[in-house]
Amino acid sequence: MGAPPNGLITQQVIEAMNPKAGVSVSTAADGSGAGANLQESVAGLRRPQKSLPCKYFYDERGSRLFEEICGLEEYYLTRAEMGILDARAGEMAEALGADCALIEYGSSSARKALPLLERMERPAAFVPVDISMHHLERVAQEIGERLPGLAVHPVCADFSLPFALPHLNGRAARRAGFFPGSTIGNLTRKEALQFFRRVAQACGAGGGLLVGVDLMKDVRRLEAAYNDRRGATAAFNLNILSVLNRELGADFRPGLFRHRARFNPAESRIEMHLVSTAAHAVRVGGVEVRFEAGETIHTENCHKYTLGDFAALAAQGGLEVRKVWTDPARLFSLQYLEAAEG
Ligand code: AVI
Repeated sequence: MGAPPNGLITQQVIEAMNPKAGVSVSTAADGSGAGANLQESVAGLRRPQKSLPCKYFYDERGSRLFEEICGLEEYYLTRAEMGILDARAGEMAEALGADCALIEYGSSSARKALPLLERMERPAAFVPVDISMHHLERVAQEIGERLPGLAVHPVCADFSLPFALPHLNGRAARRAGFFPGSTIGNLTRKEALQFFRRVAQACGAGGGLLVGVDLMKDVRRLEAAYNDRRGATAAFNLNILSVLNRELGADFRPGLFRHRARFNPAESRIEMHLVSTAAHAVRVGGVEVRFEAGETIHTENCHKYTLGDFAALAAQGGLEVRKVWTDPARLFSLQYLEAAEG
């Protein structure tokens, strides 16, 4: 089994100089090596409802497919969020305040942080956190070119697990998390609460969180966004099987599965599944996993919130929604949260 092209599964425990971007990249020791990934995958495939963690979508091909999805007519999320950012980044920068260090969770490109950083008053530092070293190199380079004076401290880590933040210079008056793209929607409510706690810990007193939240809307529109005519989302979903084959020595035959994405109203989320079209068996790291025809692997949740539901979730996590920005059609929102008082 070769090393993954973008550090998806194995992570090195060192502080390394990134000569390309000319910045120091911290990498986290977090128990997410190949052994832990194999265990996690096998455990998911042995549950009555088989499942796989959606973070495995993002190898090199998966990341390319996701980029393609973001540009699709049906996938309104990226367009709507970029529209809000371009129009309202000045107000968001004001909410973040002067001398703020911005920590981006899951930073695969600089395009969302840039409009903010360009408008923030004396940004103290930018800390992009991503599981892919390749993404981090690109982000650090792009930010370095556009904002040469800004301190950039990339961290290569799986943000769904605890990781250490680098020491920031003493100039940061406060820290704020940035979590765009509706990735919060890929977390269950319980995981979202854990994430809020971790951000609160990382950002400390006076910290904040600017988060992109996809809003509940017509179910046909939601389902179309995850069942595009070109089949990019289907290819993205099926690609997870090739990742497991390559990284964990599994022998999935992707041709025996088909993509399914449907809205689950009880959970207010799109669920992505891979449906087995025949009874067959697969080996994953020496363990046999049997499939019935029609049985599914649950690969992703994409929660859709009303503004009220999200405010209630934030409150459960000790956070208060201070500002909300939406596009004119109210498809998507960016929300600024701070620790609730008292
Ligand atoms: C990354 N994440 C916010 C995307 C979403 O819409 O939940 C992932 C995705 N899955 C299928 N299409 C896009």
